[in-house]
Amino acid sequence: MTTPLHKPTLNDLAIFGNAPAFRDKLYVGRPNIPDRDKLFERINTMLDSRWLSNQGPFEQAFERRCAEILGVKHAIAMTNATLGLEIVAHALGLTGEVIVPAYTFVATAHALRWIGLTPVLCDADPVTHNIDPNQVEALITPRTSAICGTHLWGTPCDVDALAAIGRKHNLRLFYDAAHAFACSTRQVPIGGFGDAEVFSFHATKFINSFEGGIVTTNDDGLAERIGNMRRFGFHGIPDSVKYLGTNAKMPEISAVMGLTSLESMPDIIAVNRRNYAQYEAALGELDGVRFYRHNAQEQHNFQYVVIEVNEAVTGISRDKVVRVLQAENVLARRYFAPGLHRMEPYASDPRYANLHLPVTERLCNEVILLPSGTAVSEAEIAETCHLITLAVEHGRELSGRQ
Ligand code: T4K
Repeated sequence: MTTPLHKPTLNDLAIFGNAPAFRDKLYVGRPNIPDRDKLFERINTMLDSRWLSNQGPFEQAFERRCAEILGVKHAIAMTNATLGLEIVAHALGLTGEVIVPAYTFVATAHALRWIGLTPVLCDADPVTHNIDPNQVEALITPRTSAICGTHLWGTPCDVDALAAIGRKHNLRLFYDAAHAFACSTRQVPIGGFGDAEVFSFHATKFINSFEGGIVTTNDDGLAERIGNMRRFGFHGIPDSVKYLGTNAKMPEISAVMGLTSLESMPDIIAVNRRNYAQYEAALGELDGVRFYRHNAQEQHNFQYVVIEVNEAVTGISRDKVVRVLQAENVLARRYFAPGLHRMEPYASDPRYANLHLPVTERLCNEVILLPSGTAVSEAEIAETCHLITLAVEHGRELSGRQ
């Protein structure tokens, strides 16, 4: 744990050449580490068993536990969520175009493009930051085969509206649920919506398996295809391959970490909830800053603390606020900037070059993610909020100094 040196005044800020207030760096995405004794005990069991990958006992136990928590029939472990998205698209037999949000992590679109599909970029809802269902229908063409929504920050997409559009146009529907483990909508856990959903257990996610992911579905046939495609297309009969496949198996060491992390889940959520409440109390009413609120009536992992800086009100841009924070060793992140249509390979592709997506562009200019999770202390959050408040209250002055 780091100890803040002092509570800086405006003139103390590192941006003016002073020493940073934080001795050590504060990161967004610091991994949550579960009970080490249990972890090492399981690693020893794994080593003793000499079963390190390919449907080992820990992988199977991890899948069963994820399916129980998410209330789904099938949970299929993967090397990571990006491969999970690729395999779902293959297993659904997608062709042509898939409608995805422009405001998301690049993996959502890259996974589709990587396998020869064309991501068609849709603008975002200004409140939830998720794909705006009102704009989806206008993007449907005869080449469209599916819609893929992202439940950003653990906030569910409008699953009913998207399902209605999917039914009306006979499209497949799946979700990038990378952020949304242990989140619900109308008290129904995310995991069972659409044809399939894909979760990430990357180190930076609230539950991690070092690297890892899981695909969930209630469709038996789809689950069988996805399960087989992640191991080269083998389908249970030795040496017999049924489909085109790849290698996306979750190694046992990841399943061990995942299982142990799941046991710590209530504690991690409690810490995240406390962090979120502390940030909300300090920043919730700050003029020119929108604090992104999670729905406390639903299950939520509270992993992401998100603010939007409105430069017209604060007189300081989001990027300058981030620079002030980073100079103080608070490594806040500008997720996700620029929008997908402004980054390669999409930006130089004529199909995207002239896209104007006003909500996405605003979010890409205004959103900051703040450090949270079990590695961040109460004092560090207080200091981070103090820095943001200083930057925003003295926005015009600070802007002139940079
Ligand atoms: N869909 C969505 C919506 C996603 O957000 C993601 C991943 C995916 C799909 C794909 O899931 P996976 O295929 O990864 O399972 C990071 C993560 O690499 C990425 O997994 C995540 N989203 C994305 C939002 O953030 P970067 O490029 O910012 O990662 P990185 O490695 O710079 O880590 C971010 C910060 O976390 C670092 O500044 C420091 C800290 N960190 C990171 C690692 C790995 C640690 O303190 N310790 C660590 O071990 O993309």
